Amino acid sequence: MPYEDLNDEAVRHRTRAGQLARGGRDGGGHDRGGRDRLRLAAVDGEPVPAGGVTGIVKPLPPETFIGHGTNAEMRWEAMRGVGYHVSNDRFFVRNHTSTPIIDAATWRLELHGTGLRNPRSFGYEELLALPAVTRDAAIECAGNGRSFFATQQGQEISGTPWRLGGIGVARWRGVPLATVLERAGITPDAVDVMPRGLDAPYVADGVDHGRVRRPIPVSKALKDVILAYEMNDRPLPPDHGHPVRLIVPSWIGLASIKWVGDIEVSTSPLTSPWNTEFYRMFGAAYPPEGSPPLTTQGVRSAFELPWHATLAAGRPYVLHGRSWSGNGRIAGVEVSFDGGATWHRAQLRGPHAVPAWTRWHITWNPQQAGPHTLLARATDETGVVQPARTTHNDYGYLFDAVVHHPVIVVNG
Ligand SMILES: Nc1nc2c(c(=O)[nH]1)N[C@H]1C(S)=C(S)[C@@H](COP(=O)(O)O)O[C@H]1N2
Ligand SMILES: [Mo]
Repeated sequence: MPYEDLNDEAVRHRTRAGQLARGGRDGGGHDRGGRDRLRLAAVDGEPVPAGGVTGIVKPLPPETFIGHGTNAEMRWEAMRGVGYHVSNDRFFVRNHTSTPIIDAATWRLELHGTGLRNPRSFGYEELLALPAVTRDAAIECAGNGRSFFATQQGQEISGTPWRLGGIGVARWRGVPLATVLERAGITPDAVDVMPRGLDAPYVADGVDHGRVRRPIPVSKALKDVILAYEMNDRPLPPDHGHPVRLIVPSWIGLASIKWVGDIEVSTSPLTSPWNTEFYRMFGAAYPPEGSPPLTTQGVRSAFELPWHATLAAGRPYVLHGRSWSGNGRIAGVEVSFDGGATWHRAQLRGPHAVPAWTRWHITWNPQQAGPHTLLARATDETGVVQPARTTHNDYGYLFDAVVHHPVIVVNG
């Protein structure tokens, strides 16, 4: 278990989390009937127990996942005490259709298009023989946090009602995309690079949008994008793109195309429904054609606590959480125990890869029994601070406001 950093405190918390789970009040997918749940149901159906998810290969135990149709989000309380990386069995899954099973022995990556002097293909073993890099990076869905537009801001949005579990950090190993593009003779006038997945075409409302694909500019493709074949020191699992996926650090998760089968390189701009119809901001605050296609993620924070966690009054708790930003490093995190009236600086600790999260903790000694709202607000190195509200967009992308995390303090 290379990434475990268990200590006594973590074990105590884990035991406590187990007790809370048996008490039954913790769970997103299991607590029936709250006001949250009705608002969510009105927006996009109800989060299903992870067992009801379709098309995902790995087991989705309800203690670690909340299911949403073809997707499964990570429960944040499951991150308590598990180290910097999210293990492959706990990593969230976002599938437009379902996980394909692809044989690495016959898989090939085709490089084609007007922006290449030497169009060619690579087999799996050929890719493994090229110089490799290893990087820590987050993958985060652009829709992560979407449900809070409804539950916190009272707004209608459509799409998967993620809480904050549509993110994970892993250690990726693979070949820089630049290496492969150079070997295929990328031309100086190439502008866009469009990888495409081998999963089934995406059909929505009777429209066949074709296979999942989305262009990225050559400048980003050559900068830090990886063709990854390992996740946390293991071959990429089926659900996360086996045999090879893109990792596009700091950008919305969609850019990190899984099960990549071909890459088009073009001297003229490329489009797909994923950069024209989806993954742009639409709505009252945006032009009719939408914002430009989304690129980097915003700033967000999460507590490693169950939703409606129960804490005993009169004893100190060390609250743990993580914060991250698509703009760079997290410079500071403040926490409020009183719904935003007063703020206290959290202690950042451990590693912090730039395109991934930092961990933090803070001590709270709750005195008053009753419901409380915990808030965590991060500031990144570019000075961007999580706002109190996020401007609405119809698809509910990039919710970056401070999340109101409900907890219940009981007389111990
Ligand atoms: N081929 C393909 N690639 C894909 C997707 C997909 O459905 N098909 N989903 C994208 C989206 S929207 C996200 S958020 C990430 C999720 O990666 P994960 O499932 O490994 O967590 O994969 C991206 N790559
Ligand atoms: Mo996504």
